[in-house]
Amino acid sequence: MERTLILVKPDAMQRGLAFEVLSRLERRGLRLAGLRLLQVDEAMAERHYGEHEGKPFFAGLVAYIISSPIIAAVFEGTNAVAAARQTIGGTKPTEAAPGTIRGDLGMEIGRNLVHGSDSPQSAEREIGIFFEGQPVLDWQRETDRWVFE
Ligand code: DAT
Ligand code: MG
Repeated sequence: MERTLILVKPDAMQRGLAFEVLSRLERRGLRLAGLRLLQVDEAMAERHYGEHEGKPFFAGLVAYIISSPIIAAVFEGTNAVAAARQTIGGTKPTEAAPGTIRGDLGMEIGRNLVHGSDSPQSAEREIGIFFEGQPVLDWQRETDRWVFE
């Protein structure tokens, strides 16, 4: 099944919203397959956000993501990438739809609470960064047939 890499970013950790974020994704129907609490270092941040290197906000983005421990999670499901991004909402919280994580809980683009992979290929690359040598489980839930057709 398709996988996506989710990060609970430092602002959500500091604000006590880590499980609010994870819970919304879990309640959507996505199946948790990997979970890690970790401190990102600069090298890991630059690897993850490599596509934004050279942009004016890059230094601030790296400083932000290393500013506090984060949670990395792998969620699975049919169209997991699109489902997670829909639940997360648009990049800019003030333009994200109400009912989304960013639309309900965020104010600024540089404090947008959560990351979700933008494609299955990005997800595989990002899972490699955040779960290198760490378990990602292959399992089924008794309820999966009530969520996935
Ligand atoms: P998303 O996180 O919605 O996938 P993205 O991949 O385009 O968005 O950018 C990664 C992060 O970088 C985003 O969550 C917040 C930050 N960012 C993107 N564009 C920005 C901008 N114009 N100014 C400041 N930060 C920005
Ligand atoms: Mg992105």
